[in-house]
Amino acid sequence: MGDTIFGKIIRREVPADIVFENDDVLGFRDLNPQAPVHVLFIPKKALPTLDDAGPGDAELLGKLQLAAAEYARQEGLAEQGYRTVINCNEHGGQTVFHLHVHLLAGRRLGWPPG
Ligand code: DGP
Repeated sequence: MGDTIFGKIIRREVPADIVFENDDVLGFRDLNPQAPVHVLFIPKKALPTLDDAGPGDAELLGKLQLAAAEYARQEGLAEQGYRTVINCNEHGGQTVFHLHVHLLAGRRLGWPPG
């Protein structure tokens, strides 16, 4: 497990508002929400960035996206819609180096991002 704040959340060493969990993925509310619904989906297996993912991680990456979709459906967000985002490294705006998918929903989201 990588030593990031998200690793500590997985190990329940720091509190988080956990809203989703299965064998591979944990989902919890972002501390600094950018939309009425802003949940982070992280693999329990630590992987720093999308750039560190290889062919062996294909299934895990799919599971992360499917977790976000399952949660959105379950919360009644899917019909109006939502966005999933993975930030990678500096220009992508990544600040926590444990791969995560942002789920943003609950308002119309602008495009392109700033
Ligand atoms: P990114 O910029 O893509 O690396 O997103 C990291 C997100 O993680 C950012 O939106 C804020 C959130 N975050 C950082 N520290 C914590 C924390 O301790 N708890 C929670 N719930 N979210 C955090």
